[in-house]
Amino acid sequence: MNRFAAALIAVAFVVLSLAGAGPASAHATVIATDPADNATLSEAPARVSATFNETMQPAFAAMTVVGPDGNLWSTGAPQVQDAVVAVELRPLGPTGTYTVNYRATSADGHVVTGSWKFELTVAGTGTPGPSAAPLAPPPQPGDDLPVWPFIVGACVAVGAGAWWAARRRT
Ligand SMILES: [Cu+2]
Repeated sequence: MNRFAAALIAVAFVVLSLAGAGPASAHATVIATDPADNATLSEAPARVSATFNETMQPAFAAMTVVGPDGNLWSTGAPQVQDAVVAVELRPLGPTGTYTVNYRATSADGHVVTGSWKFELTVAGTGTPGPSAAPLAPPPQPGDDLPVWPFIVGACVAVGAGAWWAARRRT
């Protein structure tokens, strides 16, 4: 009987720790961009920005704007101001699709990557930066899912089982 009870407690704790992994992995997301995703613009913006749902770490942020020509049209380092990550643009050039790529670190240490696009309908007179290089290696699969709830759940389950067994013996 006490083995059965201990097993039941162990299962309960594992289920609870699995359930806890859901909210823990819901980290920062972009809630708004400027320009908006798929916006059609006749005039080039001076900068682009993404607003997240929480304050972002200023360190290790990256944001680039790649034009239809495959060249870099953003200039300088990205600026992080609370929940907003932004980068300045050169005066834009050819018409077509410009892609904004970003990589930023949320307060909980998770790296958030993504991109959005806007369309320039009237060509500008700007000259591009260098040919665009990829932002960074993509995060490894599994990086997103914190491991600690599983470890805590396992420890608690083992502890509860031991406690139950000891209690029954006395
Ligand atoms: Cu997170």
